[in-house]
Amino acid sequence: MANIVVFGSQWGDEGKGKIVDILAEQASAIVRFQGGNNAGHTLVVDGEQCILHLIPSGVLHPGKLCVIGNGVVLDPVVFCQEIDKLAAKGLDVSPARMMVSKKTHVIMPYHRLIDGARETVKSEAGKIGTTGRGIGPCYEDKMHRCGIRAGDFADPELLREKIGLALEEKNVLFKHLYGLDPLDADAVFAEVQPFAQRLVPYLGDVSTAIQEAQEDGMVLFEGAQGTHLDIDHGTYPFVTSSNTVTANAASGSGCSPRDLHRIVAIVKAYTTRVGGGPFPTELFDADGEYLQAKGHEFGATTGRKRRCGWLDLVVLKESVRLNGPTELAITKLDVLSGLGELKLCVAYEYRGQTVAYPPQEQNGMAHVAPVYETMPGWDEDISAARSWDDLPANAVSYLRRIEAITGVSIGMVSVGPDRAQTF
Ligand code: 2SA
Ligand code: GDP
Ligand code: MG
Repeated sequence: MANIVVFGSQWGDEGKGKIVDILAEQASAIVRFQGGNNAGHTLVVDGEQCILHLIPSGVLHPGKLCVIGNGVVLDPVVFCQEIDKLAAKGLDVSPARMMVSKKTHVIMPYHRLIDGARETVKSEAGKIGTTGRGIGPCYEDKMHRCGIRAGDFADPELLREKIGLALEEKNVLFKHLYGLDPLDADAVFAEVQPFAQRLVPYLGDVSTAIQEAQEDGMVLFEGAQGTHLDIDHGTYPFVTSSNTVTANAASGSGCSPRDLHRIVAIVKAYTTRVGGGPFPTELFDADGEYLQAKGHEFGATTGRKRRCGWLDLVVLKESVRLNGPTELAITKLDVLSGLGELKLCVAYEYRGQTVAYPPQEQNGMAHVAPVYETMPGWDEDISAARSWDDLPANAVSYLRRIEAITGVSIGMVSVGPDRAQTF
């Protein structure tokens, strides 16, 4: 059966969690391959909302293996809190159906402190607006080759030694750059150890598990954040610290690129962004407020208000060339009802030229002017639509225009947060 990769094509919060939950029905395993608990993936089933930060969005389907790959950064405290919450709902969160790669890097208390301290000392314009979860500093340690990995939790002596080594450097930063008290290695070890011990039974060989899951059916790879937050291809430096593009589904989980078959781009019918950084189609008027209020655009992790704007097809076309989607899943189409006219950004004006793709130099995106096409909107409430035939003609035209410009067909449409509001 064809494996599926789901990815965010914009700046995150496109509705990946909802679509993963739906596709998970046919999967044998669901795999997170990058990011950490900066993610907030919202699932709504029969009116009941569940927000996941770390555990894959297939967890509501009994019997499916939920996997955290090596490309994720895992906060052990959040992992334990999340499994406790899910267990309280009556879900099986035992190691029988949940696995963490031994190679997954773990977020330590000092990573969260550094994340917060760095943002505090930056100027307003320079602030990235991170989620404060310690994501960047944890990935830095991975690349610096001094990170602590989940597999180290099985060896308390090694864990204590690595914490001591890491703190030799971090404490210099705390003292001389951030005006913070140094941390004591024994105290950090004592703080982390109970969570580390709970994690040990979940440790496994994720590569082999994915290989075996493919023999039983389909493996579903769940991207987090979005393409334009990618550390290489996003609006650097206003990005997250992982590769969010689909190629990382292979390296972030330990399978071959040949194991990635169907690639589903999640596309919000308009654009949102949370945190700092350029956003060419951002709206500062009543239409922007309408999208924010009607779409309930608040961060699912931090509760921050999301910035809103028109659908940016330049951003989307770049996502198509970077990720190779076989289909698009359009979400939140219902939010556009009642807007009168809709705008689609089809190109940018940049330094006196019309360009079809985002400029690649730093700050280029901050200096583009969107070129819009205007389309008529619709007033009907479409949240009960369950087929293309139930949509007003103008909604169909809007979707067909997206297909025409991106060259990719729409495979799914979502018209409300509930699992059932999809066709
Ligand atoms: P970080 O914490 O280092 O990854 O932040 C770096 C940038 O990445 C953005 N980012 C996100 N953008 C959208 N959604 C995310 N998840 C949450 C959600 C966000 C929230 O589902 O709403 O609750 O605020 C997410 N995670 C990271 C972040 O805003 C920075 O711009
Ligand atoms: P993710 O990070 O991509 O999984 O997205 P989030 O969960 O952060 O944000 C998407 C939000 O939109 C959540 O509150 C979802 O419940 C909601 N949502 C998803 N699809 C739809 C839809 O088609 N219509 C509406 N109105 N809300 C949706
Ligand atoms: Mg989200």
